Amino acid sequence: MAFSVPGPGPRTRSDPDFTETLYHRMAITRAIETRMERHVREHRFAGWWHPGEGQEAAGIGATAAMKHEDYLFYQGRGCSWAIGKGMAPDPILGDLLGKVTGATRGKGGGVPHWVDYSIGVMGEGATLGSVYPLAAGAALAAKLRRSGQVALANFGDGTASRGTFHETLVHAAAWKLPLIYFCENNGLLVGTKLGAVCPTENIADFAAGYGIPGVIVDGQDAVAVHEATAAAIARARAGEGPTLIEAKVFRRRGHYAGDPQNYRDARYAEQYRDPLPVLGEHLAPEVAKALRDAAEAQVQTAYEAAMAAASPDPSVIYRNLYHG
Ligand SMILES: Cc1ncc(C[n+]2csc(CCOP(=O)(O)OP(=O)(O)O)c2C)c(N)n1
Repeated sequence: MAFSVPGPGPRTRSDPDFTETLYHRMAITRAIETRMERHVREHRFAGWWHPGEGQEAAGIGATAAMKHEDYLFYQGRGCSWAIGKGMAPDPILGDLLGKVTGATRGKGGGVPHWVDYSIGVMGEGATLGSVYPLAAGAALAAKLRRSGQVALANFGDGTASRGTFHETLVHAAAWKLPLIYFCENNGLLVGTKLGAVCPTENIADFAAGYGIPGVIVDGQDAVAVHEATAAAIARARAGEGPTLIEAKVFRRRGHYAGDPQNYRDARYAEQYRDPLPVLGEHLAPEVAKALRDAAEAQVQTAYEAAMAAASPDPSVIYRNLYHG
């Protein structure tokens, strides 16, 4: 089952349909997080799971402002971006567990390479920094075709140091491409603190050098993220060019499942605000609970189906590869 996308916003906190939709999507994302965390503990796991627990509001809030036909290039912590854009848990879990029911028919194998072109999920930038030129290319195509689509490049704070960030943005800004740069700043790149490698505390500060807006938003608040993204998308669709959004988020778990996290600073944990109750306080408690229960049941069914599905035949390993 795919989800319908309510966008384009802005919608408000007082709109119950909207807050319930966002909450339900966050609850599905959280249920996949919890399920994967258990799976890695209980089974031999052939892949690498990069948990997104705690960061659900960023991807869910932002994608709710996008249309299906808008292009999404994501980095791959957790699965909120794919869920928010309309992917169902089944192809996500199928891919994570390396089964033929996965979005890449099991070739992703743990690392999230979910793709669904029919809803604008263009894939992960696992080689960090690859999302920028790919998203700008999609934005340039949309501009030349006058299609009204936008492209969004999602990345982490560590990936703002890649050369492609800057090389792409200088031209995208000059050409006023319908492009959104969306940074999830969790302050950590693997075990290194951002301050050790970056001169500015805010990634949004880079925007000034390219003459575009740099917007900082509370990344634990899905509605605030949605509002900031909807404004950036409206600007892009109006031909006014890119916006750099920086969502201040919190990485609740390790860089990867099993990370011993020796680098953790106790004060970091004190700052955590769980994005589910942040939004949930705008819902009746019984409604929030019913949405969480429904999400958990749906994810459990998808997990069991993925566990029961076949692994791909080794003969397909070279299929869908491009070479010169
Ligand atoms: C070009 C490249 N260099 C290094 C890596 C290994 N790597 C994977 S995730 C990561 C840290 C990324 O940090 P950030 O962009 O802040 O994202 P976060 O992990 O916090 O979500 C690194 C160094 C990679 N995948 N690609």
